[in-house]
Amino acid sequence: MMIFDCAIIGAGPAGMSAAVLLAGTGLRVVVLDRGAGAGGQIFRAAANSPLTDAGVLGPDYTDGAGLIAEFERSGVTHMAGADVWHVGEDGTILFSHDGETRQLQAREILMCPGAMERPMPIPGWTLPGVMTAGAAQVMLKSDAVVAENAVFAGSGPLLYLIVAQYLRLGVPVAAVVDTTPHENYLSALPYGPSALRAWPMLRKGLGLLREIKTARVPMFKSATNLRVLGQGRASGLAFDSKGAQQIAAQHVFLHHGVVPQTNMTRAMGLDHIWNEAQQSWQVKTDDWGQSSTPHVSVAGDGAGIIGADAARSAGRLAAMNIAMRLGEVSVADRDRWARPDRAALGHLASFRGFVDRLYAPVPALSVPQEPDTLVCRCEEQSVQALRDGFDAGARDPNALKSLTRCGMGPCQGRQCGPIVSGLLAQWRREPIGDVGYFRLRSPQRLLSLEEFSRFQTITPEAGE
Ligand SMILES: Cc1cc2nc3c(=O)[nH]c(=O)nc-3n(C[C@H](O)[C@@H](O)[C@H](O)COP(=O)(O)OP(=O)(O)OC[C@H]3O[C@@H](n4cnc5c(N)ncnc54)[C@H](O)[C@@H]3O)c2cc1C
Repeated sequence: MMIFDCAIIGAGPAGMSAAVLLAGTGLRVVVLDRGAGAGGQIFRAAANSPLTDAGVLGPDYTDGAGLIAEFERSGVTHMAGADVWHVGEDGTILFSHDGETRQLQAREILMCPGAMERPMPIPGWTLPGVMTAGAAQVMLKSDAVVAENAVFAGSGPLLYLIVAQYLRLGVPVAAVVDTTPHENYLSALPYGPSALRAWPMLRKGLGLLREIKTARVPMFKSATNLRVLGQGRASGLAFDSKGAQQIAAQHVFLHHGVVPQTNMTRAMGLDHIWNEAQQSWQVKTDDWGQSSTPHVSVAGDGAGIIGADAARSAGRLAAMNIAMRLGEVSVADRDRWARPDRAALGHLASFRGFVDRLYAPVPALSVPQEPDTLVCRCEEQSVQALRDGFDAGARDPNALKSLTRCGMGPCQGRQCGPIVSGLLAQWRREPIGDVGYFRLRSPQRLLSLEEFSRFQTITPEAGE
């Protein structure tokens, strides 16, 4: 069977940049993404926005159309709507496409799965009317759908960006409830001077806050004790910020930063590490993105949160290394080509250190304390149910999963995984890094038997 030289999973900034570089070497490259078009999270629908004026989403968004066009012109095989659910050690990839199971094989695999929003399990977080701010942005970018008078709660640059995007569209926002604690400003302070070296990034962030202020959106700072109000559906948000507060709203959009997507890399059995500064798990790679399995590389936010600009550089660096491994370029050429991207990454890292401290997740918002708050939404397991399992002897994530079924539903632990590790760390009084995470296996999504029975192999000649 003819096989691809390299399969890239994910057509965001990291995957697209890697693909463009590899295409230039003449290698046979396939890019798989479950999305209907290339772009990833930041550039979602940037090439065919449903908005009359996509410019309101900002230049970072509209600039994405350039990279998408370059990617589409590059000649790589791009399979949109391809949802990957198994990656084998031997380079076999299985994915769902058009209601069928498809298979292909590649000598090298580059995973660029990106990030997902960190769960924010406050009381009432599973009520209808509550969703993540990122999900609200997906609806805006993909379908031009917005919700008027929503409360935005949480912290981090993405939260402020989405509020600003709403405001530029003229959509009224009920309030911004900022949970960034005072202490975070102090712990970020030492990183301020190095963040100043990346002044354009800092200016962008300050600009977003200014937009929110100028629009006179009520902004509550250092908010704690958040609870969604309502029976059966959200009717507002209660919290403490200079006293007890309540905001009435039909929609509550939560955001508590982003964490790498690790389900695929974990199901492959790649080594992972706990990133203390970012309070998240990430796959272990070298500085070319090469994982503990040499022919598998990981780049972009999926290998540790670095942001879109850095994801482009990381994707290119991984691609240079893959080209070297496949004999297309020498080690010396790889190292020479890498210099500009290495310099760019170093520059952006100084800013990242500042952002990581300033928007460090708040433990009380990551790990729920109220007994009846749901942890596993799919299997409807509450804090109390998990505590009962713990008291019955389930001391690690997998034992708790076997006993309570948490993490066994359609999302395969994507939502509850970080919360379960956090709860166990608290109950065991040990660092999360020692507690570990769910052991995951393929398939990483639910499959129908019908889909599984229809099978097609994709080769470089037959590739679409
Ligand atoms: C909801 C959300 C919204 C965001 N919006 C912004 C924003 O507006 N501005 C900003 O600066 N940053 C944003 N970010 C941060 C953002 O992720 C960027 O840092 C950047 O997009 C990272 O690039 P990437 O290539 O690593 O990953 P991504 O851009 O996330 O691309 C990953 C791609 O992999 C695909 N994928 C993942 N798993 C599979 C699978 N199993 N099978 C097939 N395809 C798969 C996804 O469909 C996606 O297209 C957002 C993050 C999230 C979670």
